Amino acid sequence: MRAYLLGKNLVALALATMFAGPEALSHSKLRSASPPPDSTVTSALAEIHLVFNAKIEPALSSIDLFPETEGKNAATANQTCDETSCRMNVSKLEAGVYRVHYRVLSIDGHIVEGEYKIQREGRLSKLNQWT
Ligand SMILES: [Cu+2]
Repeated sequence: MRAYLLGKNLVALALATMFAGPEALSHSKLRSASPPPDSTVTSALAEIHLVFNAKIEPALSSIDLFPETEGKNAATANQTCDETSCRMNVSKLEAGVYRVHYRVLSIDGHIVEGEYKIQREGRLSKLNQWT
C-alpha cells in the first residue's frame, strides 16, 4: 500500500513537472552580488561573492572574471561554489573595466547565466572618462 502511494506521488510529480512549464519549479537567480553590478572597486578587492535565491549544483557552477574586451579570464584561482553561492578569490586587479560572468546549474535543471560589469579605479578608468 505504501509503495503504491509513493509510486502514485512520483507519477503525479512527473506529470506536474512535464506540464508545469519551465518557470514553475525554482529557477535560480542572482540574489546578491559583492561587489555589486556597476560598482567601482579598489585594488584591495579580494573576493567576488555571488548568492543565488535557489539551490545550484556546485560542481557545475562557476564564476569568470573577464577584462571588458577580452575573453581571457582575469582570475580563475581558488574558486568555490556551495549549494547557494559561488566565491572567487581576486588579487591585485589592474585598473580597467571587468565583466563578472556566472554560469550555474539551477536545481530545476536549467543553466542560468548572467553577467555584469565592475570597474577597478585607476589611471586607465580616468582616461576612459575623458573620451
Ligand atoms: Cu529554471
